[in-house]
Amino acid sequence: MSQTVYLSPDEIRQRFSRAMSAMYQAEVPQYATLLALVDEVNRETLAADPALAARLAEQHELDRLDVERHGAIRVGSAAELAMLRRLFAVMGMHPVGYYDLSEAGVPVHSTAFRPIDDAALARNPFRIFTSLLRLELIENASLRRRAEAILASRDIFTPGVRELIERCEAQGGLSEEQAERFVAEALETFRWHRDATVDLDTYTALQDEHRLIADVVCFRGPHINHLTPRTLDIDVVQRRMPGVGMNSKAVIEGPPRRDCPILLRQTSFRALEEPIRFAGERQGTHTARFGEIEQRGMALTARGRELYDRLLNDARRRSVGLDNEAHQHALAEVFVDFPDDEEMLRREGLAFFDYRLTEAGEAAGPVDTRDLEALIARGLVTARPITYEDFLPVSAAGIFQSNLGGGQNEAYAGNANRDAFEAALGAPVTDELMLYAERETASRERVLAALAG
Ligand code: OOG
Ligand code: NI
Repeated sequence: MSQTVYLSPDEIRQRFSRAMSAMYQAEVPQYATLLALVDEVNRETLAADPALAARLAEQHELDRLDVERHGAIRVGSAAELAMLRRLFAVMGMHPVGYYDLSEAGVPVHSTAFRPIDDAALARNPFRIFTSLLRLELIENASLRRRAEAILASRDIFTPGVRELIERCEAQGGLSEEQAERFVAEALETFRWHRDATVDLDTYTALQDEHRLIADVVCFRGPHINHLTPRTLDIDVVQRRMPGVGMNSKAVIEGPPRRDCPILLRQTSFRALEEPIRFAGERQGTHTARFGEIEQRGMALTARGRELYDRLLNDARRRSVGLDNEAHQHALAEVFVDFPDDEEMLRREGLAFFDYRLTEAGEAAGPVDTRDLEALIARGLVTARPITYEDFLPVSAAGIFQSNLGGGQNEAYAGNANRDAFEAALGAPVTDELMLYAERETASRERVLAALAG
């Protein structure tokens, strides 16, 4: 009797992210231009910095530099979010982190579906930043009911993908043939539709309430609204975007450029205005889809994150209305208070590290200390920063805002409601800080156990 071999969730995620990238490049040609620009800058950066090239080669990063790191979608109901959780689980992507964006005037809360363990992240780190519309924040009761009714009448999943998700849950995986079908069927959920499901008047009414509401409610599905490759030099890409015809977002989000990069820096080209056919044969346009790039640094501890949030707030107060260059300058000035040296970051408990034995450490016999800094000083242990795999609410809000056009939206009084989000999701979200802490602790214990003899 032969046993069916199932594909690993990592392999399915790899195929899915590739298929999604191909679809998005075909749908949004400017995204293909962005990929070409990123590739050009990555090549130049590697050529100019052989040490960086060597380090990336050693970490097996070079051959996957061009794989997308994340994308984003927005959905309208608890049922949609809960089904997405099951869909992403097939690909080894699980909800990590809770982000409240209502404070920034965006009526959504979000999580990131992403791989969790090291091996899965190394194989393919693809994540989907997923936002749930908070209709309860719409004050106009009749408009809210109308939006709810429109959402209730759509199904964003194909019958085929529903069946394959159930199959996967029941049998514990998908065969080669089933996985191929799953990728094709799942992709349908994220496709762009030139035809709105509503007439232009309904669209306009929802748009007037908040542009994001129209985006979520008026279409057959949650079109992927951007994909995000990794750049090795975000400042250079930002500068060159206008030269290749891109309307770049005003500022790079996140921390300033540093010797020891922290968290996440992001920028994008602004969403394009695209033609839409509304019910009743009227033509109009809709603005939703853009392209983004990211550059990741080390994950910060709760303490490091507190310092980051405080400094970022200071800098933002100073840099209202500034262009990117001036904004980066203001950031850099304020962030002199954030240590920019690995040893200091470690000693002050500001960032997470992964500890490993050096060759000397492997060869050493039992040692007389459990003091990691002493072991590092003796050359028996090395510490490598753990990469930040998650998102930043202030940055995410900045990206939302830059694509919504118009002025700033006022904050909603609704504020964070993680319980409601988890109830809609049908599962708790994993705490991201806990994941980094666990990883650091496990690496420390492994090293100390090995050196205890
Ligand atoms: C998501 C915006 C946030 C990020 O990388 O922080 C985001 C959206 O516009 O739906 O993509
Ligand atoms: Ni993004």
